[in-house]
Formats: sequence, C-alpha cells, structure tokens
Amino acid sequence: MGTSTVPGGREKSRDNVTSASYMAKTLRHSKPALAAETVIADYRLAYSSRRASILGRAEVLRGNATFGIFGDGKEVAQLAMAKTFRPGDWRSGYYRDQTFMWATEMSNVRAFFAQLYGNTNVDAEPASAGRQMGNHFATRFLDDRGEFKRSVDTPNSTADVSNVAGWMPRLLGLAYASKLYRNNPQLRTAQDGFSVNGNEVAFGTIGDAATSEGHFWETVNAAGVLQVPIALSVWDDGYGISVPISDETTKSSISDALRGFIPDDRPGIDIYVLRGWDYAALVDAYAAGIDRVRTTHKPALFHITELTQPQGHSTSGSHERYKSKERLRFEVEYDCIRRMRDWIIESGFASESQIEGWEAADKEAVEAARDLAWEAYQAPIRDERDHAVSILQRVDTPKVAEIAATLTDANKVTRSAILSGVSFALRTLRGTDSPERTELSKFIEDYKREHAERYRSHVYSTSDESPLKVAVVPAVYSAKSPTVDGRQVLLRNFDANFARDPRLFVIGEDIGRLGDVNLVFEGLQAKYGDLRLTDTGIRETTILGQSIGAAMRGLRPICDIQYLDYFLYALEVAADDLACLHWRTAGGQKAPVVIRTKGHRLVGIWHAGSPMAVLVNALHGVYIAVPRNMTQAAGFYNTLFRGDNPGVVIEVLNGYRMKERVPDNIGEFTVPLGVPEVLRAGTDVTVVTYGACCAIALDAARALEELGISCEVIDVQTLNPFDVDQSIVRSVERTHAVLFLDEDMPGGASAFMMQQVLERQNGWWHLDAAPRTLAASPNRPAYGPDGDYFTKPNRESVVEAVYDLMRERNPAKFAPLDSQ
Ligand SMILES: Cc1ncc(C[n+]2csc(CCOP(=O)(O)OP(=O)(O)O)c2C)c(N)n1
Ligand SMILES: [Mg+2]
Repeated sequence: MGTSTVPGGREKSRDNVTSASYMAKTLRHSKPALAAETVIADYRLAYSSRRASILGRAEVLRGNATFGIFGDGKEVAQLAMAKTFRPGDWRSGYYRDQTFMWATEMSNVRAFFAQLYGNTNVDAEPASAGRQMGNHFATRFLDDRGEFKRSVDTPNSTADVSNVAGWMPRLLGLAYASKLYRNNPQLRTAQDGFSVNGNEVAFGTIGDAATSEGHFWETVNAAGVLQVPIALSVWDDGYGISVPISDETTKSSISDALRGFIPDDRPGIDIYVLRGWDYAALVDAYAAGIDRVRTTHKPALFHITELTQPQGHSTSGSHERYKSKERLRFEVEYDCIRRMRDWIIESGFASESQIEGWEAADKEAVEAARDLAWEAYQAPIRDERDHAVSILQRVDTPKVAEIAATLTDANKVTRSAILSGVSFALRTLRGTDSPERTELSKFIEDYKREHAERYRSHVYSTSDESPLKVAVVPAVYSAKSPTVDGRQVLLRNFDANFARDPRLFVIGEDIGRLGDVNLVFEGLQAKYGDLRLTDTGIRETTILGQSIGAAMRGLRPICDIQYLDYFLYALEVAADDLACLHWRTAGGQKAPVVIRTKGHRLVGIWHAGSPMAVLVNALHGVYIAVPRNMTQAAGFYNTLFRGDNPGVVIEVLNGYRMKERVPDNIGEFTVPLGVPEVLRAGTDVTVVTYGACCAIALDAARALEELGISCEVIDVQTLNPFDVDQSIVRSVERTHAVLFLDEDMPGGASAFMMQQVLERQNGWWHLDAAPRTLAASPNRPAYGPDGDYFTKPNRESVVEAVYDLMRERNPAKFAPLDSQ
C-alpha cells in the first residue's frame, strides 16, 4: 500500500527530486486550519453521499432503475479537492465524482436520483435530461437560446462520457484555454465572461485502470509540454472492475510509472501521492497543490491511493467473486468514511453520539430526496398513463382491458409500456370507425412527437448562431481577381479570418514554423504569433481534445489533422465526445470546433484514403463538408467560423497546386451547408458526387458527350447536412437515371447518398434504370504510380458505368463498348 503525503513524487528519502523538498515546504506553510463545523459538514456530506450510493444500488436491484455506478469509497478525497474548486474552474471527470459534484454544488442528491431513474425533465435532471446513465455529470453552461453563459461566475463541469479516459483529451483543452487567456494579449476583451486572466484550473479525475488508455498518456505528456493548469486526480482503488492493478500498471503504481514527469531543472508535472482516507492530509495537500497549479500554471497529478469500493464496481456484478478475503477485509478497515469518523472522534471534533444523530438525520434526508425524485419522475408518466387508460377502458376487448389493468397496477410506469399498449389497442380497432380509434391515433401521434423531442433533440445547434443560419455571401470576382495556386486561396482566407477574430487559433502538426505541410499557413505564425498558430506533437486524439475544451471556453479552435487517414486516431473523441456533446446534454453544452483535414487523393496508402462513411456514420452532430476545391473549402470555413456547430472540412489533397481565382471578398464570402451545386447540366443521367471525384465526373462527362450521352454532374458539397432542400431529386425527375460516385469503399458514402436521394427524396419513383454506385475497390490505394488509378474511380470507369446504364435503358441505341 502507498504510504504518505509526498509532494513531488514518492515517499521520503527514496526520492531525491528537487521539486519534492520545494513542495513539502509549500505544504507546511499553507496548512489550513480546520474548523469543527467544516469537518462536520464535510463528514455529513460524505455520509450522505455514501447513503445515496447504497440506496441507489437498492433502487437498481428493486427494478426502479436500470444500472447503477456510484462514488462510494472515494468520498473523502473528493471533499478535499472540492475545497479548492473556485467559480470559473472546470471539471472533466468520471462516474465516481458524486461527492465532489455535491460539495461544489454542481449537482445534488435529488439530481443524482433523477438521473438514476432516467427522468427526461431537464429541470430535474439538468446534466442530460435522462440521456446519460447515473453519475454522468454536466453543468449547463448554455442559456435557453443555446448561447454561452458567463462561466467565470459558476463552477463548471463538462459532460461525462462512459468510455474510460474519453474525457482526458478535453481536459487538456479546458486548461489550454486558461493558458491562452493568460498569455495572449489579443484576447483581453474576448475573455469577458470566460476567464479572469487565465486563473481557472481544469480539474480531472480518472480511475487507476483507465490510466492504461492511450488517451491518458497522450494528455499527460501534452500537459507537461504545454505547461497548462491541469489538476488531475487518479482515484486508485486497485481495480478496473475485476482486473487488479498488478495487471494494469507498470510497478502497480501510476505515480511510480510517471516519475520521469516530475520537474527537475526542466518543467514537468508535479506529482502528489496521498492516501484516500486521510482527510486532514488530503485537505492540506490539495490546498497547496491547487494553489500552485492556479498561480504558476504548472500541471499536477494527485495519485490518491488506498481507496475502496464498498459495493464493488457497479450494479452489474459482485466484487466478492474476484477479491480475496484479505482485500475485502482491507476495504472495510480502510473505508475512508469509517477512518474519517474515527479521526473526528479521536481529534475531539465531535462525539460518537453526536455523529450518530447526524447520521440518522442525513439518512432520512437522503431517503426523502430519493422519494421526491421518484415521485417527480413517475408523476407525469402516471398522468399520461391515466389518459391512455381512460381511452383503453372504452375499447371493449378482453386483451385491451388486460393491458389497461396491467398499466394501472404497475408500480413503475414506463412510456414505452404505455405506447406499446395503446398501439396494440389501435391495431385491434383497425377497419372500424369509432371515437376511441380517433383518440388513440391522436394519442399516439402526439406521444411520438413528444418523444422525438425528448430523446432526439439537440443533435445540432438550433441557436441563432447555427451555421445553417449564417448569411450566404456569394464569392465576388472582378477583372482584377488574381489566379493563384489553390493553397494561396486558403492562405489568404485564413489570414483574413485570423485578422477578423482574435479567438481563432489553429493547433496541429507542422502548421506553425513550417506553415503547414502544404504551406497553407505560410508566414501566418510570424504575423499572428505562436499562440494563434501552434505546432503540436503528433497526437491527433489530444489535438482534438485540446480544441474541444478550448471551444467550450469561448475560443474558436481550428483542429488541424494532417491527413484524413490519421483522423481515425481522433475518431473516438470526435464521435464519443464532440459529436454527441450537444445532444447528450440536451442542449446544455457545445463545442464549436472546426476540424481541418485533407484527404481523398495523393500517393501512398495513408495519404489517399477517403473513409467518408466512417465519418458520416460516426459523427452525427458534426457537419461534414467535402469541397471540390480550395475556394469552396474557404467558403465552408467562413460559414463554420461564424457558426456554433462543430464541423469538419476535408480539403482535396491534390488540389493545392491547381489554379483558382481569389474572390475579392476573401475571408467574407460563405458557402452554405447542405446546398448541392449543379456543375454541369445534362439530360440523360445524373451523376451525384463530391470532393476530388467532381473533377473526374466532369472529365468523364466530356468523354460521354462524345458518345452522345448528356450527364448532369452534381456536387453535393456537404455530406452532412445532405441536400437540405432535397434538390437532387429534381434532377433525377428529368434524367430518370442516377449514378452515385465517390472514392470511399463500396457501400460507403455512395450508398449513403443513394439512400438519401432514393429513399428520403423518393428518387426511386423517377428511375427507369437501376440506380448505381461507383466507389473505390475494397482495398487500400496502392502506392505505385498506377495504384490509385486501379483502385479509385477514374474517367474510364465512370464512362463505363454511365454507358452501361444507358445501354440498359436502350440497348439498340448503345452498342456494347467491348467486344461482347
Ligand atoms: C474504453 C472503455 N473500455 C471498457 C469499459 C468498461 N469499463 C467500465 S469501467 C471499467 C473499469 C474502470 O476502472 P478504473 O479506471 O480503475 O475506475 P474505477 O471504476 O475502478 O473507479 C471498465 C473496464 C469502458 N467503459 N470504456
Ligand atoms: Mg479502479
């Protein structure tokens, strides 16, 4: 077991690290005096939290809730941490943090039970309105219009995710924002409401087992490099579900494993090792440690050892199955609440009988909160049930009567049971004409509408700042508009945006000193400084996380991912954190990150990928622009920079040296999202495509013209949103034939476009030939000079596909191209 409070690393003489003695001194001088009433209030909160964990588990076992995971065994350290949390600070943590959340008043016991039950009322369950499992925390930092509130006046918690360590990359960004606000004088005005000179600390929490994830290591390394105010606590209970720490962590200790991070004459990360039951030591160490983080912006890691799991990992298993008797005994003996209680009595803060009195009162209070939360959850559903039953009782069949009785008698009423019963009744009445039938179908219609709102709202921003509401400003050209390489169009466009908006910054690999591998930012770092254009390590996951956290704090990050193929490294965070953030908080949070990446066509397997369906399917919540050239890309950036929904722009890799004209209103013109453009009018076949395939389709269309075939070529421009006005079907109405073309895998984004046009837009109705897709062959693009040609669609394969389609319609007119 760990031993004692040792700043700067490990215990006593074993450690000869400079920072250790420095930190020890800091600690001695900052010891806060603990007043009896503070100690007692803390104990009562810890005790209440424990009672809630116990009752929460019971609620799951009784069937009132479906899954429970609680903060029991971690209470005392969280009290100490909470004392240092100030308005304006930020949390990014996980499901064990209930005590901290209550102590900082970011949540409370009522909300705890409301979320456990899955109450969809946002007032009762403000973190997620029933969308997240219990103990997945979030404060609401947007107002009802979806705009940022002042975060400097409130304690703030970003929205948890269940995928362990998934919250770490975002933590980096929360702290990075403090660094920018403190060090970038251009942000003096922009900081209003978001920062006070960067004094805000980003608090992180993570379990011992989750530190094995790459996200953890990437974040810790980046925090050490960037020197940002992160205070990361590792709640070490020795287990990740059933797997003991010896099977997780080198040397069975994350602080030992991290010793190379401890500062010497070079900056690093301060490390504190503390025992999770030692209240007084924890309070001291957190006070001094966080003070140092706040004032110096030096990151710190608090390794909290000897924590326990009194009820095991979660409600889905019992820890007696995998913990030894000795370990279980240890957990009882070292239970942090028991230890704190003994210490209070020994130190004379209170007597045992006083404590018993408080415990009895707090037990009752938690039970009362549970009951109120249950009632608040059930009451509206019971009303809906009563309404449904009042109709059902008038339907005169035994089976429906049975359903009505079951619904009436249920201890726990669910909306799915109501809808299922009502739907059954409606089916029994098919073909009849009765007031009950009308009422039932109205009930179902209303119910479904409400549910769509209840569970599906806020996937995208609906605020006035939605990119869909950004004014369309067409590109303007004149006789003096210069023609330049495509990369210059982007360069001038980024330059104009950096000049316009001081909140805008870009982070990524090679984008600073070099100015991007394609020189799209050439010279901009010299012009705007290295806090606006900042080189990062090769760490796509945390480049994105750094952007997410900063965007939550009012900044406008451009997350630069060098190649689309490497976006897969960031995909987990993009999908699990960024894309569903607005939805999983029911509109309570947003992170307007703009991701810049480059793909589709270059040489080599990992510079030529186009995995668009991966993005389309994983990133609902993020707009996806697939511009065919750099001018369109610039227009999408201009739209997204002025909006508040995250977006990704995929530039065409082989387009930087293509000539394009620079619009006179560079930096100002916008390209609307979800508006396809007809690149070539035609009458015989519609070819629907995007990105680099636009040029190929146009090339093929010219070849097809020579064969007497007139192709209409449509650039969808954005895959999400897809054709908001449903315009593509109007082309299909005229041509009666359609080919969906791209360079993703077969069944990828081409199939997505097909589903949108044929099913959603009813395009199938107008076809007189089978619809087709043409995509890459299902292998990665080979490197050799012809590898791309034989893997991706090309002029010949497009010509063949379209010709084949025309032949199917009129074999007499279109003789076979080949000899068969
Ligand atoms: C990426 C990922 N893998 C697996 C899981 C399943 N899982 C949930 S909690 C957990 C153990 C986490 O242990 P630890 O980080 O020590 O936290 P503790 O629950 O012990 O506080 C696992 C494996 C998950 N949620 N996310
Ligand atoms: Mg653990």
